[in-house]
Amino acid sequence: MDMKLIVSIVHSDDANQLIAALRDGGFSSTKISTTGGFLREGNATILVGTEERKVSTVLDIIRRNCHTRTQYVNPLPPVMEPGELYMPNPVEVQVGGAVIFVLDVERLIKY
Ligand code: 2BA
Repeated sequence: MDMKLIVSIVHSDDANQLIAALRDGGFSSTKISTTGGFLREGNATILVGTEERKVSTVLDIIRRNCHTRTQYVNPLPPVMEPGELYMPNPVEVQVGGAVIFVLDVERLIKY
């Protein structure tokens, strides 16, 4: 039986709802609290190990439970001369719903 590991990076606010929906669908999951390298804000990484034939069901559950959001980021200020005034101009960034990696699993062992 071919196994896959689905690594899904989602918004922290969607994580608990997603885990509940996965559980209702009969899927085990693990939530890791992570931080995005660009926004440097907390997000959540959800791991789901499952049979290859069930991957599309998991992707469907993730798609239905994770929502795209717009966030604003202040770019790094430029190097300033004394007395100069910097007015930050926030940049719009689309985040998520989910960034998903599907990996081959060589073996699943439970002791
Ligand atoms: P962050 O790294 O905090 O990125 C948040 C959002 O900022 C990204 O949303 C993207 O829209 C934007 N962004 C990221 N890097 C950028 C850059 N160099 N220039 C301009 N905009 C940039 P998503 O693409 O939906 O990613 C959401 C989160 O998923 C990321 O949070 C990161 O934690 C993870 N992620 C995304 N792509 C990844 C990858 N290839 N490898 C590992 N983690 C990834």
